[in-house]
Amino acid sequence: MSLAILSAALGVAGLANTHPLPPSAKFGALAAIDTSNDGRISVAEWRAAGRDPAAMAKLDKNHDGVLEPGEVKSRRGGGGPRE
Ligand SMILES: [Ca+2]
Repeated sequence: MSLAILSAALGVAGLANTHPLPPSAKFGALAAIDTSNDGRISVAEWRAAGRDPAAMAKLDKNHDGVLEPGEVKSRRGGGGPRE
């Protein structure tokens, strides 16, 4: 009955593919601020979360008024521990 085993394996693989992380998950602790869940944090979202716009301006490296996951993560400064 190898067919049963094959279908079971496909079922597991299918499950793994049906749960991709949402774009906002890239923000880690800030994911809840990305209420539109598009992987970008706008000024409106930032303010809605009760955050200080000045703090966002510091994180907004390219000054386009939108925070992206790369900008948020780069604040750590180099040389952090790697796994
Ligand atoms: Ca930006």
